[in-house]
Amino acid sequence: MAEDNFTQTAGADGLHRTYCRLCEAQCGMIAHVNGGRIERIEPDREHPVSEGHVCIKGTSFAAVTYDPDRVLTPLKRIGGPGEFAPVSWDEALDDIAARLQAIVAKHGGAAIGSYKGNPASFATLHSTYGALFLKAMGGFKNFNAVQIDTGAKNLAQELVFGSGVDWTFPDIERCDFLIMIGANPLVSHMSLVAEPRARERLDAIASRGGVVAIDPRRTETARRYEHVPVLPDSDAWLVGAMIAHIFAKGLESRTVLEERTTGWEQLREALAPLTPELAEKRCGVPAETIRKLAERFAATPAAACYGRVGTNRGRFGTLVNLLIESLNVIAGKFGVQGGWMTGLAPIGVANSPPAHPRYGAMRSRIGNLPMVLGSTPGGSLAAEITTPGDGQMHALFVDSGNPVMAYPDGETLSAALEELDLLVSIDFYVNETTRHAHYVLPSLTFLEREDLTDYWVRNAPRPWVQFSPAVIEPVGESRHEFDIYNAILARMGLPALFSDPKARSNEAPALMDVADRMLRVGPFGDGMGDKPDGLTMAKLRDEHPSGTRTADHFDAAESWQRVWTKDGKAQLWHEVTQAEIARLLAEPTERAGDELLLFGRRKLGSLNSWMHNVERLVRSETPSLMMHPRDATARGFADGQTVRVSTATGAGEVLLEVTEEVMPGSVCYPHGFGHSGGWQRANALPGININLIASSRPEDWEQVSGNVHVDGFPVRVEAA
Ligand SMILES: Nc1nc2c(c(=O)[nH]1)N[C@H]1C(S)=C(S)[C@@H](COP(=O)(O)OP(=O)(O)OC[C@H]3O[C@@H](n4cnc5c(=O)[nH]c(N)nc54)[C@H](O)[C@@H]3O)O[C@H]1N2
Ligand SMILES: Nc1nc2c(c(=O)[nH]1)N[C@H]1C(S)=C(S)[C@@H](COP(=O)(O)OP(=O)(O)OC[C@H]3O[C@@H](n4cnc5c(=O)[nH]c(N)nc54)[C@H](O)[C@@H]3O)O[C@H]1N2
Ligand code: SF4
Ligand SMILES: [Mo]
Repeated sequence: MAEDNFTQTAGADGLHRTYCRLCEAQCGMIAHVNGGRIERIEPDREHPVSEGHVCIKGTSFAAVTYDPDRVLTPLKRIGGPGEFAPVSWDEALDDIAARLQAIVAKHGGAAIGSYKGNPASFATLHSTYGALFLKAMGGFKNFNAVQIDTGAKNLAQELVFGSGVDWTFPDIERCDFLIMIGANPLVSHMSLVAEPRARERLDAIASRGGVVAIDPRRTETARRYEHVPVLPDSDAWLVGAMIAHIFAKGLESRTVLEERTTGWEQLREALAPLTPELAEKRCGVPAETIRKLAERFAATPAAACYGRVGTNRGRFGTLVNLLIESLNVIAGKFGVQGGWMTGLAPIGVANSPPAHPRYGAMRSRIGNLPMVLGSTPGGSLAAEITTPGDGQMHALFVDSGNPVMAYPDGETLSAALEELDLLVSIDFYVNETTRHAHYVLPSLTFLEREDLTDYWVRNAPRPWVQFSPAVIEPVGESRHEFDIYNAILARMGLPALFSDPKARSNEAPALMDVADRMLRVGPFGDGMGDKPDGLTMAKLRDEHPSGTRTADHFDAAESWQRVWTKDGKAQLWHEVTQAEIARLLAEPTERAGDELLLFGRRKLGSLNSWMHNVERLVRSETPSLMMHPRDATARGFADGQTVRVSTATGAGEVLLEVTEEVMPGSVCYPHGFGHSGGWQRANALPGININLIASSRPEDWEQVSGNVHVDGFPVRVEAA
């Protein structure tokens, strides 16, 4: 189609340049609109980074926008869970505001909580204004996916580099040797690295030096590159032994250690007993493989060791991540081109110290755990509601989330949600969590909303930024979350989000004006006019509708300027490191019983719990429990039979798949299935919510980060 068929007016006929907000790749897309409706979605070949890359989820997204099961008016609960009747916005908002006021008057702001799920991190400033909304009422209990996703890494970064949010990531554009632990980028499209064409980058690294996937499953990524099978929940042994071997062989980067770090000698001493032979017994990786891996890593100047969700949800998540950060520093890969680095977000002042509370500054009411990045441990949501006493939660907003599916023991959480005085959901679906709501407030899908790539592009090996106008007008009576929160605050007589406390008027600034200002004062902005070549939102919209590169690359060496420890040095020794290494080394050698270690997997056509209502994505979807033939034979199981998988928390019946894809001693099942929300197709799919059998007892979590334990927990498997 000709260039003049492009338009930026919401709902206008023609082609709309936009980008996908489902995963961190944020691929450029072109939506075809006819008669105000999106007819189809194609890749945007002119996008400066995705260059025509998309996946089936992005191009199927209009099926979500026009899903017949979508919530299009506010709903009020009229009976049991999931029984709703439509109400007007005014009726819903008036009642919500009045109830909140009563709850605050009686119990104080601590009684109100907010859970913001994964999609909130793809919407402009969503997490920020969501937290401000809570703060305006005196609340501070911000729940989210942190403690089931990144929490252990956030904490490790904070302890080593002084900031939990200056994410460290591998420079996969210029790397020659990449070790990936607990990541499957060929399916997930890379997490904590914004690079839509990751596969090409990884192929190039493989041809220059090597890509190694350390994973208990022979994943799509492991099959394409080198695979090192490892037992679930044992990576601390492996990475610890790699560091020990590097020191033993004198392969460490002495200049870096002496000039830019503290505590390396203590770390060396503490890890000395952790020989590759000892590690082999615990993690199942041959000692010789560990030595080779360490030597290849140390010997390649442009190398990085990257850990992702598979390293975050074991019993030693923080330690594994501390060791990964340390390994990169010790071998001289941090702050090096093609190595391990941090980047710059396009909004906010560049190179500014972290704004989040320091480790240990806030502790949770339940489990007395540190609130990493100020987040209340997500696993404690149910207990926060049901545990009486000071600070008990009586009202909750669930915005873009589904904790009943996302976190362990959703059954207990479902029951607890019923005890709330007020549960408000902001979502366009009734999901397994929001079916318990008193009100469901319909939100926009990303195609109905303007956005800026404000957050994840800070981790881009090829940095870019894009603004997308709304492609279509809001469907039904749906509203933007920002407007919903402001409407409630106004009814409570509280100031609007981002409003100037000194201004007399209480008018809400437009969200995009706030973001524009932050972009303009940011590292690539026009400095409010001082730097005419710099970016503004208007310039992005008018001159770069497919987005624009902000730099060739971030300067890797600058990563050292974003080390926020007091002395600016990487801190390789900390009381947490010390205690966690001691705890690891004291682990009993043998595990009792014949339990298998359960871990998860993601699927290309699936996104956590919420894309299962799209026919095209789930047509032949049957989740299975993968088990190695050795373990199946020992139990007399055959491929395709139904088995019962159980723990002390719960049990479920699942389809067995006997395959050499998984390590002996482990079993694998995807999360996000077993639906009972307001979606017809998803509810009809086979499979169970595997999180129902994971423990929500705080004593079973990783104690230093509060991360729950959903990868590598022991399960019994019996004939059904
Ligand atoms: N298609 C699709 N893409 C997605 C998502 C999705 O649901 N579907 N979700 C998005 C989200 S929210 C995120 S956070 C990212 C996550 O992105 P990734 O981290 O790449 O996600 P996974 O595919 O879950 O990869 C985790 C890997 O860890 C392995 N693993 C499990 N336990 C262990 C262990 O103890 N040790 C080791 N070494 N490995 C282990 C698993 O076998 C798995 O291969 O993906 C994003 N992209
Ligand atoms: N066992 C196990 N559990 C896991 C994982 C695992 O690998 N294994 N992965 C974990 C990870 S990494 C994550 S990130 C979490 C995800 O956990 P959550 O974020 O809590 O859950 P999601 O399944 O992503 O549900 C997102 C909800 O947001 C809604 N939504 C989508 N877009 C928007 C929007 O623009 N606005 C609003 N208001 N709503 C929207 C969807 O309809 C859906 O109901 O799950 C975690 N749970
Ligand atoms: S990889 Fe797929 S889901 Fe992720 S941003 Fe691109 S199109 Fe969207
Ligand atoms: Mo995630």
